[in-house]
Amino acid sequence: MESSIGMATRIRTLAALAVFKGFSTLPNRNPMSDTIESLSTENRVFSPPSNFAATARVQSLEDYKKLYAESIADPESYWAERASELTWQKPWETVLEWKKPDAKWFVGGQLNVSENCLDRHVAAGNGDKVAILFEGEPGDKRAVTYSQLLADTCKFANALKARGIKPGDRVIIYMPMVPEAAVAMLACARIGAVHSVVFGGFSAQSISDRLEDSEAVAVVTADGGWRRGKVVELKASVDEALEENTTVKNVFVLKRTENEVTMRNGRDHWWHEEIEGASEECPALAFDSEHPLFILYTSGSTGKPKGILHTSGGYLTGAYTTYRYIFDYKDNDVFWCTADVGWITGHSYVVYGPMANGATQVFYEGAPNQPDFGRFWQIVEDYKVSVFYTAPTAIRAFIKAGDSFPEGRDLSSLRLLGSVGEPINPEAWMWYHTKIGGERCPIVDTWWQTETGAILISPLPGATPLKPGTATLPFFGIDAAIVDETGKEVAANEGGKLVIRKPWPSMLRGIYRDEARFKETYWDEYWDQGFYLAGDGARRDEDGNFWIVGRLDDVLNVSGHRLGTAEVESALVAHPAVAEAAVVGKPHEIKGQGIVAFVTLKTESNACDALSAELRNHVGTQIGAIAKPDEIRFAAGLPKTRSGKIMRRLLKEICASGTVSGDTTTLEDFNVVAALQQTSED
Ligand code: 7RM
Repeated sequence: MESSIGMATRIRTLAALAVFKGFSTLPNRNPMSDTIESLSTENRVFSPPSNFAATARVQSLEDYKKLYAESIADPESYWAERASELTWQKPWETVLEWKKPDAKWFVGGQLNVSENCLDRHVAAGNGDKVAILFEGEPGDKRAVTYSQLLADTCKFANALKARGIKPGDRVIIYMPMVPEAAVAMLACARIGAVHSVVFGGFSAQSISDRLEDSEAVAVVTADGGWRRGKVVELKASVDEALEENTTVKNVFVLKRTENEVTMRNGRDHWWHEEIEGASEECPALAFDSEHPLFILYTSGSTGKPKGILHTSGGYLTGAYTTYRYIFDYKDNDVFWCTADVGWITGHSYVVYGPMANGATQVFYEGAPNQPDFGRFWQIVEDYKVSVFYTAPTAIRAFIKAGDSFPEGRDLSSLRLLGSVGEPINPEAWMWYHTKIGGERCPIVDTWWQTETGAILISPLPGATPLKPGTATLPFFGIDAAIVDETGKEVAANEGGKLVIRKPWPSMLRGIYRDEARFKETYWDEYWDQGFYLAGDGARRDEDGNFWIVGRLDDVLNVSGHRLGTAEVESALVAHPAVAEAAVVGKPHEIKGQGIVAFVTLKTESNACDALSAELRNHVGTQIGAIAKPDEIRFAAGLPKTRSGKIMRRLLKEICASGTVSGDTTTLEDFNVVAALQQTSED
């Protein structure tokens, strides 16, 4: 019998030392210096529990392999079949028009995205099904059915129309995580306006940049939202952002907190007044499949934000299909994706994916540690959440906070867990599996990007054997590969660049108003082959699993060996004293680059030279001498983007010059960087 989740093989082999053959201490003399070397191996395997597989949409690895082979032999037919499960007002004529780097999907077809997320469930008799189980941070609760959500969306769509907002107009949405955030997005989709959601934690400057780049005509915001017991003054930030703006004519303001705000006559309107008397019906007009749906600004962890453009038919097909298969959607599921709607995860797996499927889901407004780190588990217990999707950064914070929080709660409703945003360190995976999943729930480690629109690499929970730390296998229709400089696929366990070799429906259609950057960032490197460059380094193991080893910008080059950041960090996190780690390269006379590891401890006061030596040796034995950090720097916190990704670029700057000069606007907490700069001066 295959091993079940509870009875996994727990053998962990150490470094594959073979890569050290011919290792030279002279810089850049390694003949393999163009590929990324991968040193760690993870041998624990968790097969889908048979009771999970028995009711799953895909029930075995054999089925996955067969369906995958078919989908890859003819991706257009595969995606056309999936798209035909949606409601189209006019059928398409051509499935795919591919003129690199521009793809058009379901050309000639027309649909309304909001109709697919709302009307069709009501029409199917599911109007009374709960769409959103809302919990505000202060504890207020509200359940919104699909009928109500449709009526609310129509009313707000009518309010937008009444203020002159037309198809193609850009609307900035800057809202707390309340149901009205989804209503605003769906209302834009309903009337063909293009939304651009700006995360509520971003500053006035960020809103202003995005307003300017998108030339938005309207803003939808609130008088505030609750975060860590305080009101986030969203409207005040919008006011500041609008000081020098000339394009925005209307601002819609939801009353959420009773916070005092200034309303400018003629420009600012209360949401509740605007929808008063508005009709609960708003025709779902048909828009072209390639009509723009949204722009989402992303900087990843480097540089100036780019406006990633997504369109309608293909994007919805991708979000709908991946949600259905990867989260193994069941009618009675209670899904909870903890992402804010300000991120792509909130677009695809809070709004469009679940809603296109008619799912019931939890919306939580506030912070994970309000009033304490037990809040998420209280919500899982109270709402009987069955499928839970979060990020490694949150998991590491929970581990640091201590096991008593989940241990005090009934988490037995959970059947499936998900992870997204960064490589999940095997140590964090094991904790998630044991403490949250009760050793019973498969974990889908989902790899994707703002640009990809939907998950591209992930286990199918009823089919794929899991190894902690790998996003496993490509989704149907996704031709993912790891290639070398020439575009040739590399051998098993050899590192290289992750590319997607064929177009897929939910792919980005461009960087808003910057075609040159679009071509240069994603296409130029493999132009002749027509491959999409994801910007991540990765390897595939002997079973074909994809292991993301880090962003290509972050790759270390030690004595000519190119090493990803993820494995060294995971080795550090595997040490019982360590909560989180980030490694970066620092100029080194002999080795070219030395490795500096920034480490946060579970107990800060344990920092000392002896522990530092112990951690260096620990990496040495886990991976190999080459990966041993030259220096360990203990830190109270690591710099992260607001979506929780570690910003290694800033750490690199701190190592090289002691200070940070580059763009820090996406940084979550500048104090973290200030503290690190301080320590490096000491
Ligand atoms: C969804 C999202 C994209 C980048 C991507 C990777 C990293 C995301 C995983 C992951 C390893 C994962 N969009 N990333 N998911 N790395 N395993 N499961 O995060 O545009 O904000 O970021 O995030 O580097 O390129 S994003």
